[in-house]
Amino acid sequence: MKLKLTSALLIIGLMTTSLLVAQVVTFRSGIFLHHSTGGNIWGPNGSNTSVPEEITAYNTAHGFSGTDLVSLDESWFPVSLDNEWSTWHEIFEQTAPENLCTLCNTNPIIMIKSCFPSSNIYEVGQPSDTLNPTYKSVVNYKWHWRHILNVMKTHLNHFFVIWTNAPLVYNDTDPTQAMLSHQFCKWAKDTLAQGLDPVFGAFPPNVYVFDYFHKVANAQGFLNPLYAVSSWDSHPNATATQLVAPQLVNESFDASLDYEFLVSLKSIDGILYYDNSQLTPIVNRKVYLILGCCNKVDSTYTDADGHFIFQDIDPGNYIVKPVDDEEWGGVNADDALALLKHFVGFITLTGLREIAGNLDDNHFINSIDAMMAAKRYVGLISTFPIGNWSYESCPVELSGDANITVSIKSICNGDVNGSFIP
Ligand SMILES: [Ca+2]
Ligand SMILES: [Ca+2]
Repeated sequence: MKLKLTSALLIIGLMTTSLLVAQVVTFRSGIFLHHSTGGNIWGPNGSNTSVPEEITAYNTAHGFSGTDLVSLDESWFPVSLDNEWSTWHEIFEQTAPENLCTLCNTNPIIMIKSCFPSSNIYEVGQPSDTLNPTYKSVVNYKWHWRHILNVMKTHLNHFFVIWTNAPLVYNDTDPTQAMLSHQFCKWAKDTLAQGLDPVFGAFPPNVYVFDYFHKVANAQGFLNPLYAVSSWDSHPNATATQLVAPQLVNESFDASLDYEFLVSLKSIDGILYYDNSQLTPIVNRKVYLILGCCNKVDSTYTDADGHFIFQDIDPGNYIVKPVDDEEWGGVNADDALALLKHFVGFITLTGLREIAGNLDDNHFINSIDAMMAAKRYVGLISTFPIGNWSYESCPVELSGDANITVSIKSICNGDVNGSFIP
């Protein structure tokens, strides 16, 4: 308890400087790591657009300028390894000869993909496939992705975009492989990314699955000939670039900006305590978060230490206000006498104690308030016009740059000597 009281006192000291220094994190620039298939989609690839052109259009459409601009670089990566999912698994777990570390610091967004050899899937597979990680089965692919995502989700200072497989043209594969690739990619987008994979569980907010496969594949899981360089070449052509580049830019940056908004949301937390010499924490008290004058947007209860928290709050002007109809106590003849002494000028009640002394709620303290205190003490009355509890007013301006910590003093009305221990 002593520790908590100390922290409460510290918080009181911090009240006037409650804005904590915090870094504003943005997710507006990054790097696309690809090989040949990704390079074609980057463009122009004979089309009349490209990813850079679509980024310019995105910035214009959103009115972005200066530090708000989104951007993306691209790089052939891995430099000397293939970009199969088994390789990405090793890269993310840092067991491959190449790693991402040199790219991380300067790139909040990291976009990865595999090329069309990833669609050569031999079978659904079985759990023992993982003993041979390069074996291409749906089981192994899911295993690789879960491992990659497990690393991604621990790097919340990055936003990741991961493409589904690139499909193959009919002449490069067979119907079974094509359907297996379809099956895996559908799982990635519709099950895993929806948080519905029972093995992986909740999908991390800092990852977006870009379902390239289903943008350019036909119903049989082959690369639609419309989007292939030729019937024997599974590289995407100009029509594919024209189709995919704008979707890639829009989906990826929409998702990264959603994440940016999410991480920019801040919390308001604090401690509610009684205005007595022990600063007793007020336990299990309902606390409202009120937007503006009167819009109750959230409520919570204080814990055993008097602590409460409202998380993921939009920036705005709030009032934190506990309920005032809780159990009342602490008033006796001493308080009645103190009210009289204040009235005649022997003592001066200030702040919350002055507020709590004005029992008839008429803006000043006089003998009527003293009489009310005495009457309630002996049970002649059971309420005050002012209600049971008073709290320090607690307006909070949440700018979105930092979490805010407040402390709120409370008192039972009439307990002007602060004798109550709730
Ligand atoms: Ca009064
Ligand atoms: Ca008292």
